[in-house]
Amino acid sequence: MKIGITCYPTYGGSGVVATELGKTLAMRGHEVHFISYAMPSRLSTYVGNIFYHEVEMYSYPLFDFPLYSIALTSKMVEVVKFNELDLIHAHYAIPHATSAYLAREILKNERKNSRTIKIITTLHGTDITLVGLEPSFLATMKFSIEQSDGVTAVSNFLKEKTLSNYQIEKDIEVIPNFIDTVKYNRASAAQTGCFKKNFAAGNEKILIHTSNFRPVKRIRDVVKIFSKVREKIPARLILVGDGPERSETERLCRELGISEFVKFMGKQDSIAELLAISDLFLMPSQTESFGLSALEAMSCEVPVISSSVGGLPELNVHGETGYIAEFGDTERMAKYAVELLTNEKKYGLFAKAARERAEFFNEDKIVDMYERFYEKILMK
Ligand code: GMT
Repeated sequence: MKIGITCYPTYGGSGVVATELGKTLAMRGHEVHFISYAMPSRLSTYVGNIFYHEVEMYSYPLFDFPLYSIALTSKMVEVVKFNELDLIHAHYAIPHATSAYLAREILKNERKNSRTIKIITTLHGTDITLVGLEPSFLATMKFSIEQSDGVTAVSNFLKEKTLSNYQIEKDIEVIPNFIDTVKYNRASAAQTGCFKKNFAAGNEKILIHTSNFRPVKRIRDVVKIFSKVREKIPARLILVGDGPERSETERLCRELGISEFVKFMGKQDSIAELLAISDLFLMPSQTESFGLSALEAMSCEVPVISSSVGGLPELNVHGETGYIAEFGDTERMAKYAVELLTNEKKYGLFAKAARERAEFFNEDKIVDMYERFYEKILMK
C-alpha cells in the first residue's frame, strides 16, 4: 500500500504512535509518506521506502495567524497526486482530519473518474476530550470525524466519549497503542550504561514520571505523592520531559524542601534506559485516553500508580500491574506506592504482571490490526 501519515511531529504520544506505526509499515514493505510541518522526532534512521514531505508555510502581513490547515491540505493533495497514495492516515483529529477531508474533496473534483483517496482518522485524546469540545472546533470536528472513511480510537473509553460528546453514529474501531517490547525491555535497556547508582543510593527507590508537563498531566500531584512516599521510605524522583508546568513544579519542590531528591531531566531520548533503573511509574493525570508512557514503563517491568480516569483502567490493572485511585487523591496514591515498595514479594508479582500486560500490546500484533483496518477501508 501507499500510505500518507499526518501527525504532530515533535510533541506528545500521538506523534510517537504515528511515527512508530509508519516505520513498522515501511519495514513490512509499504511505501509511507509523512506529511507534517517538521520531521517527526522518532524518524531518525534512514529507511528506503519512507518519505517526508514538509508543509510549506507562507506568511503574509494580512494573516495574523498561520493558515496551517490550508497549507497542509494543499501539501496532501500534491503528495497524493504525485505519489498515487491509497490512503491518508490522520493522527489527532485537529486539524489533520479536516485537512484530509478537504484534500479528498479537492482530489475528487480533479480526478472525476479515478479512485478516490480514503481518509482514516485516529483519535488520540484531547482532540476529543478537551480541545475538540471548544465551541471554536466542535462543529468542524464532528463533521470531519463523520466524513472520515474510517475512524479508530486508542481505547474503549475514547470511542465511547467520541460517540457521546459529539453525538456521532459511526463505526469506530478500537486499536490500542502499542509497544516495542524488545526495545522496552528491562534487562537489555539496563546494559546501556545508565546506572542506578548515578541517580540513587543503594537503599533508595526510584519513582519516575515522563510527560510533556501540560496541566492535564498533574505534575504537581506527582511531586506531592513523592513527598509523601519520602516521609516513609528513602526515595528519589526522576522527572523526564518539559513543558508549561515545569517552573511551577520546581517551585513546589523547593517549597516542600525536597529539591535535592528530585531530578528534572528535561527531554530525553533514552527513556527505556531510565525506566530500566526505576521502581515505580506515577501517572496521576486529570484525563488520559490511553497512557502510552505508562505502557513503556510496564514493558520495562515497572508497576504503575495512576489515576482512574479515561482509558487508564484498560491498561493498568488495579491490584495486578499497579494501582489506580481517584484523580487528585494523592494521599491514596502515596499509600499504594509505599505498600508496593515495601513488600518485596508483592512488588515482584506486580513487576512481572506489568510486563505481561505490556506484551498484550505488542507492536506486531497491533500493527497487524491497523493493516487489516486499512484493507477493510480500501475495499469500501
Ligand atoms: O491528547 C493529547 O493530549 C495529545 C496526545 C499526544 O499527542 O500526546 O496524547 C494522547 O495520545 C496518546 C497516544 O495515543 C495517549 O497515550 C495519551 O493518553 C493521550 N493523552 C491524553 O488523553 C491526555
